Amino acid sequence: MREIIITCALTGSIHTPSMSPHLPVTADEITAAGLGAAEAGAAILHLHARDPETGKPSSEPAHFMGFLPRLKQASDAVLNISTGGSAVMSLDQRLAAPKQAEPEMASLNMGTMNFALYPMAARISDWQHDWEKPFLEGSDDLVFKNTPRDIARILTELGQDRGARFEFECYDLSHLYMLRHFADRGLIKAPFFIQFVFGVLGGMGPDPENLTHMVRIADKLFGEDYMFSVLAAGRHQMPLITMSAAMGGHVRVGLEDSLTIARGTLARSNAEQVSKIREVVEALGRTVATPDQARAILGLKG
Ligand code: KMH
Ligand code: ZN
Repeated sequence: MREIIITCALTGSIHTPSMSPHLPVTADEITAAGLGAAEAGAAILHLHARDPETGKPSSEPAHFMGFLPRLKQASDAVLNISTGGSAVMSLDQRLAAPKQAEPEMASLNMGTMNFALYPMAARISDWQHDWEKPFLEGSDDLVFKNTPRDIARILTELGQDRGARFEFECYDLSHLYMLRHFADRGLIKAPFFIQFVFGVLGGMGPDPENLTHMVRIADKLFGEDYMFSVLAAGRHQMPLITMSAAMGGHVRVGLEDSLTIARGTLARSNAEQVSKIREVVEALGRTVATPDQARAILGLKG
């Protein structure tokens, strides 16, 4: 496919304000980050909320409502609300905002797994907020729970009942087989937008061979019925998403996945990462999809 969809994940729930002054946390900051990323070429904005006072990841619908209507009104980007939230939230908490906001798109994590964040935090000693250090220290023993019943519930409550389509987050080969299982049960309809996730401790490592193998198995399981995108954590972000673009896949950037723009240099904004990958993919001969092209490619309700 010539068109390439750039997703930008603005803030996530892993990085903390101490790690970068550029991480958006308030509704104003998240709105500005989203508009900047969309202006730079992101067709999809992947969204988490934060408590504006502390920057702590939040599942409160009111925190999402601080930026969702403004993003909707001031851009035509596809709004994609995370159902992953953070690994310390219950499924009810993770579903509260997307059920209320009824977005065109939502993320869906395709398996229960370890999700260790602590190695990233070990370097920081000056914490801005009391919650940051214990949050990250506890995170070396977290279970990110996404059982088949959890997945079925998200598919039913957001997909069947509210018309959302999904960014299927696959951190491992097993997640592709889980996706096939739900396709066979008739709970999801093609085309499937599969996000291969690299470099989370608990999921597959950021080795190029893993990407070629994921594509090989996805081809076998889904044939023409799927497209893939890649996200990679930390310094693996740009190399692996460039590989995806070269292989005909789509890409995800954003400060949720990496705080840097080059080794040792913090990205000043989400838009900076979008602009960087835009240049790369255009040099590879791909055309950056507009939000409406992305809607057509993904079969969104619009
Ligand atoms: N934080 C990423 C590794 C979600 O929000 O559903 C995966 C993610 C999960 O984006
Ligand atoms: Zn996310």
